Amino acid sequence: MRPYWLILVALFGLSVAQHNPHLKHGRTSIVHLFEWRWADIAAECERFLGPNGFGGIQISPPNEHIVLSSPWRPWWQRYQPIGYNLCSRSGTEAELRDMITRCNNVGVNVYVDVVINHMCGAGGGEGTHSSCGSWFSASKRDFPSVPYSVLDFNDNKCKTASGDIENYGDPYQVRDCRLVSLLDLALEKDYVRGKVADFMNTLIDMGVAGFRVDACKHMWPGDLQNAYGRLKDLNTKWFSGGSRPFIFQEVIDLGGEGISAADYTQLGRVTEFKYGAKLGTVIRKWNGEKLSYTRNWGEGWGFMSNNNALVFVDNHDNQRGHGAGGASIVTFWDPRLHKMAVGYMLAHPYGVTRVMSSFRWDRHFVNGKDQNDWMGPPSYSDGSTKPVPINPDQTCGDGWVCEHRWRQIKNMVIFRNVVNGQPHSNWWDNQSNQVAFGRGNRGFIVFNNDDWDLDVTLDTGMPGGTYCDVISGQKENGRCTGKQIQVGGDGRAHFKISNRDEDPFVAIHAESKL
Ligand code: AAO
Repeated sequence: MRPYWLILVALFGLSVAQHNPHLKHGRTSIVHLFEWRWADIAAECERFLGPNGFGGIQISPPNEHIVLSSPWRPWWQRYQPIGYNLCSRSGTEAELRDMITRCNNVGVNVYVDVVINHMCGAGGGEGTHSSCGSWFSASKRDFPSVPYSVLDFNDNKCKTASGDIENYGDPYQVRDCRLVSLLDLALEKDYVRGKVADFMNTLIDMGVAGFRVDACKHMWPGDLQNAYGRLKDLNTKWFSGGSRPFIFQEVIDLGGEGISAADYTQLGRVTEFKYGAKLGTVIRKWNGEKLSYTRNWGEGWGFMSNNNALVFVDNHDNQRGHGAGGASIVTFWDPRLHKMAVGYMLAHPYGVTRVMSSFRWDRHFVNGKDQNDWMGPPSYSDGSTKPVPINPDQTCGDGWVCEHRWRQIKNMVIFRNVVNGQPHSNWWDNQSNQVAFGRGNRGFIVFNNDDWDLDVTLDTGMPGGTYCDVISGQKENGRCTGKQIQVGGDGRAHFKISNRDEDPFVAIHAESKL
C-alpha cells in the first residue's frame, strides 16, 4: 500500500502542474486573438507572434455553436455550443489543426476557450442553424451530434422558479441553474464528464497546450476535478513527457458572493478579475487612487497568490460591459491609458499575463448602456468573418484593432521576457502618480500619470551604458528610433517625461542597450 503522504504529494503535484502554461524559449505572455479565423492566426504566429516573443494565444471556442439571426451573428453565439464537432465561425477542423501545428512549430502555444458548463440558450429553437449544420432542439434538450439528451441537463436539480440563476449569493443556484437561460449540463454524470473529456482530449491530441475554461463559477469544483483528471498529458511532439494541460478557469470574484476564486485554485489557475478593475481605477485616478499606492501591487492588494493568477487589463466581456469590472476597465477605446495599464502589467512580476486583441464595433450608448455590445467581428454580408489585413505600418486593417501589434505593447511583451525571473526592485514614487521600478538588473520602467512633468534622476539597478526607450521607439540597426537613456556606471539615470508626451512612460531593458 502507498503511504498516505505519497498520494498527497502525487495529487498536489498533479494540480500544481495544471498551473504551468508550458511557455517555451523563456516567453511569458499570452494574447487573446478574439474571434480571429484559424487561417489568420496561423499566419500571425509565423509572421509576428513567434518572431516577437509571444508565448501563446487564447483562441475563441472552436466547437460547433449556434448561428443566430437576431441579433445578427453576435460574437456571443460561440458561447452557445451545439456539439463538439470542430467547425466554427473561425474555420474548419482542418484549418484548426493546421493552425495548431504551425503555431507550435514557431514556439507559440495554443490555449482553447472551452465551453463545458452548458449548451445553447433554452430559447435556441430547433433546426440546423448551427455552425456545422447539425440538427438540434433546445426545447427537447436534444443534441444528437454529441449526443446529449434531456437526461444530461440539470433542469431537475435547479430549484429556482425560472430555472435560471436568480441570486448569486446562493452557490446551489449558481451551479445547478441556468446562467442567462443557457441549458446547464449535468457535469456530475459520468457520461457528461466523459463527453467533455473526449472533446478536450481531441484538442490535446491536436497539440494544444491547455484551456481557458468558461464559466467555472457555474460548475462544482469536484465535477471539474473529475473531468480534468480524465485529460491526457500534452502531445509529446511539442511538449516534454508528463506535461499536464495548462488550465485557467474563468471565475469572476470581486468579493461578496458565496463562491470565491479560492474554491478553484487547487485545480489550476484562475482569472483574477480584481486586477483589471483595480488597475483601471488607479490609471483613471478614480476614488482617490494613485499610482504611488501600487508599491505593493499583487497579493498586497488582496489578489489571489501569484502562482494561481491569470491577469489581464480587459477581456472580451468587460471591454463591452459584459461580465464584471465595470466602467473602470481600460480598453483600446482609451488607447493612451490602455498602453500604460498594459505596460504596467507586463513590467510587473505578478501573474501569468494575457494581452487582449480586439475588433472595433459601432458603440452606441443609451443611458450608459452600449446597444451594440452584441456586434460580432468584422464580417461580410453573409456573416462570414473577414480576414485580418496587415497595413504597411504593421497595424491591422478592416476593424481589427490588434493591440498586440502596437509598438508599446509588443515591446513590453519582449521586456517581460527579458526580465523574466528577476525581482521587483528599485521602487521610486513621488507620492502621487509618478512611479518607477526595476526588475533586478535587467529592466527599468518609469511612469508619469500626473498632470505635470517628471524630471528626476533614479537608481535603475542597470549596468552603465546607453539604452533605447522601447515605448517612444526601439533599438533598430544599432540605434534608437525614440528616446535614449544614459545609465551611469553607478546605475543612475536621468528621466524626463512630459505629461503631454504621446505615451507618458519610458522602459529600458538589457536587450535595448546599444
Ligand atoms: C446571450 C444573451 C442572453 C441570453 C443568452 C441565451 O446575451 O440575454 O439569455 O444568450 O440565449 C456570453 C455573453 C452573454 C451571452 C452568452 C451566450 O456575455 O451575453 O448570453 O455568451 O451567448 C457571468 C458568469 C461568467 C460569464 C459572464 C458573462 O459568471 O462566467 O456572466 N462569462 C463567460 C464568457 C462570456 C459568455 C459566458 C460565460 C457564457 O466570458 O462571454 O457569455 O458562456 C456578477 C457575477 C458574475 C457574472 C456577472 C454577469 O458579476 O459575479 O459571475 O458573470 O454578474 O452579470 C459587479 C459585481 C460582479 C458582478 C457584476 C455584474 O461588478 O462586483 O460580481 O457587477 O453584475
